[in-house]
Amino acid sequence: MNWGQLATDRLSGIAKCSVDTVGVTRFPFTPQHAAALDVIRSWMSQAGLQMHMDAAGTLIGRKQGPEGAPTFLIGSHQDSVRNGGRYDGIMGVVIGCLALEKLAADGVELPFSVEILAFADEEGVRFPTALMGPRALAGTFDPNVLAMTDSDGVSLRDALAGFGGEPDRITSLARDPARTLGYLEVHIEQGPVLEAQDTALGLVTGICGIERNTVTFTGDTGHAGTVPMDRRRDALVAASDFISTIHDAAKKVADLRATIGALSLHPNVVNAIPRAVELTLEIRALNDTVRHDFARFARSVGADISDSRHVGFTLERTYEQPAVPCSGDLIDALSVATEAICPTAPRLPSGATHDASAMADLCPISMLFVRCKDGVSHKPEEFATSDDMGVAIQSVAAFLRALEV
Ligand code: HGY
Ligand code: MN
Ligand code: MN
Repeated sequence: MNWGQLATDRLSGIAKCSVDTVGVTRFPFTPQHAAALDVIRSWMSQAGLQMHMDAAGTLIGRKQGPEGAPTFLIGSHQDSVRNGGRYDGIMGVVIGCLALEKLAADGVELPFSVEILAFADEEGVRFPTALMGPRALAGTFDPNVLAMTDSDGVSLRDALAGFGGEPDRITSLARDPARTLGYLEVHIEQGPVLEAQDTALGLVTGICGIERNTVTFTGDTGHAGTVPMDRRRDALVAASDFISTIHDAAKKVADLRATIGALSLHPNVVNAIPRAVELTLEIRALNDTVRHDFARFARSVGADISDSRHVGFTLERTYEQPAVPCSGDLIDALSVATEAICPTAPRLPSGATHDASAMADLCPISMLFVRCKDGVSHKPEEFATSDDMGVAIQSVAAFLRALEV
């Protein structure tokens, strides 16, 4: 069986569960999500899994092991960014299903149960929160996020309930750590390291911490033709000072990323001076202290610009995930499992965050990266080869066979 080609074919099929055809746009609790779950159910059925969707909208496929045996979890997210790639997230679901299919085809019975998890929302694009599924299993879910709304004013609570979830039962989903062996997430690398090292797989050592901040600059608007330049309090000029200062400072901090990914302007018309700007400042780092220090620096930069440009400035953190290490034991087990199939697999950190970030509060976590063409992700050109996914499937099957209860 060409397991890698099967992965490619399945990912091509599910990529059609998208709002449009420019890459993949599949947000949680939408018709595209529902269509994707139908496709994933067919994968899980092929692997002989018992299926159900939990109260948080996670589709779970279970391969029952011996009575009373603990469970090993494998999963990733079904959602995408807007016009994203066809591998980010969903690759981890299809490779988990195919690894179990391969073990069944090889007649292997594992001494523990395995669950494949297709989480609803990791990207946090539709709602200003994310990781509801893994946080529910880890017992760290904050019900207050259910009141958050999308750009149409639909609350997460209503979207989830309308999708068949049960918002008020999410907190009952917490798993028993003593009955959970660990978690593995297979994910396209989304970076250039494996391609540069000409190797198919990478063993992830840890996942960066992340925070998202809303920043505002408030000046005054006025007629673009009549207000003299020296009498303006132009919010966009202040914001541009902030953006370039932050970018240049971040380049000097190792293992830190600062990104201003979204910006809105008011009144945003060609012949009026910008009165207000709202932008997002996302900061990531493998070390949480480095990240917090940079956030403090950003606040001081904004305050200085507020003084020099005579505008108002606010910075409010709206989201945070701490940095998490992967389990040394699981990394070693993955290293042994990949040794025969991909002996050059390096150990490397993840600059992207993942469902595994939240699963770390439940159990030991591990991640397996798959080579990413040109290191690009979150865009339609995202690509992984069938061969590399085939190597990943074999590695996961070997990893599960060798895992001890
Ligand atoms: O933003 C991230 O790192 C992830 O792709 N959601
Ligand atoms: Mn992503
Ligand atoms: Mn992802």
